[in-house]
Amino acid sequence: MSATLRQAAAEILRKNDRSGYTVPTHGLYPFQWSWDSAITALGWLKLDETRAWQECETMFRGQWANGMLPHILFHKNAASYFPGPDVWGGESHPVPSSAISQPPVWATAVRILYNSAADRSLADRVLRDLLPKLVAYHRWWYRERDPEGTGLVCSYHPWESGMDNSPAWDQPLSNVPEVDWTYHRRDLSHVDSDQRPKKPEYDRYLFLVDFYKRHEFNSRYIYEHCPYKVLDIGIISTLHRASQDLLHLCELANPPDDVTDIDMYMARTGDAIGTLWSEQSRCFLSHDVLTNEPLDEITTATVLPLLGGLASEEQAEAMAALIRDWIDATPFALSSTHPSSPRYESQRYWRGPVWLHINWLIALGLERYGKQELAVKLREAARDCVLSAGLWEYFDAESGAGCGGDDFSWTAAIALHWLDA
Ligand code: 9WN
Repeated sequence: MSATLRQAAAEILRKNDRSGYTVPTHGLYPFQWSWDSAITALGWLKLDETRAWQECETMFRGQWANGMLPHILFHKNAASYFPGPDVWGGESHPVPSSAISQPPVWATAVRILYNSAADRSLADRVLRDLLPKLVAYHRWWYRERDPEGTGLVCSYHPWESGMDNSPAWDQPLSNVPEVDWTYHRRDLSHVDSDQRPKKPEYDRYLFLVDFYKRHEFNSRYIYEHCPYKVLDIGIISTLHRASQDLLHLCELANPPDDVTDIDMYMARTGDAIGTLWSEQSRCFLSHDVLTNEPLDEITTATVLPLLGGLASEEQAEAMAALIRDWIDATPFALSSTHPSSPRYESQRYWRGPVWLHINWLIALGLERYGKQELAVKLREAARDCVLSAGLWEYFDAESGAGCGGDDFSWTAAIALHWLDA
């Protein structure tokens, strides 16, 4: 990566820094988002180690008493985003927040920070403080989102997947009623509507937000009655990987208590994951809990079990073959939805565009299974996106043009952490 690009990435993080947390991009996303923040911390690590740790500390200040880590922390008011804290109803928490989480990549990021930190005493101090919070967060997922102990946690909102309008969610979302009140979307004043979700999706996203609030965030009630319940293979995989990273961190530092329950939860996931494998698609599919049907769409989430080491050697071979064909079918890195899907749209958000942090997670998974060459191929292809377009939120899968928000924090962080390797 050129010095100019490195410098541009560093400038983006500084520009998006709000003293203690980083916004994904100015205007479109004026708050702290959970998985953005974890990935952004890896970028900060290259510039300012103290600042990298601060990103984590600020995020965990917003953790709920039950262990949930919200997907958005509304540290300050900002009119440029909708829905804000009033709509979510999460104003009573230490930091006003949303009421759902996001792919739990935190322990994975913290392990990387901890291993690479030069200031060992700072790293030890922060890890001591973070460890019980991370353990509580993982327990929350297993306890609240898999109360029957099936081994597979479930998601209550497409926003929770971080892959909001993925075609995989079309069918389960179609069973959610639409809100009956009017609202004003702010995203469309920042980004072209061809690159964002459509109104029927937003109507249902907001119905769900309202549903949690109306039922006072009662987890038992929501588990039993939420009209959207999905076994999201992306969340299941990132959680499983992060639990391994968490247990590793617990071996290095004193864990808060006996963490063998995490081992037990992980063993259950290992036993159950085979039910999500699709021989025909050569990958794992998410499932709709309410209809008990697989969600038959090949998206970048469907190969993420590689990251968690959840695939057998044969399954990993099959996914590597799928990834090889996939990358040959698109000129840049892996498109969020496979181009053979009738629902694929090269520039509409999670229905086709290339997202660099997902390509990085998949590359980590490929490395884990010894597919080094393919991992390098993904990195080269991802680098081509930023070299041709700059540091955007996502990239048109066919033209490579930058889409969504410009000067984007996680893209800058991935450039510093991965592409600059
Ligand atoms: C809703 C911040 C977030 C990312 C998500 C991405 C998008 C929000 C939105 O932006 O979601 O959470 O309003 O579109 O889909 O992955 O964390 O960058």
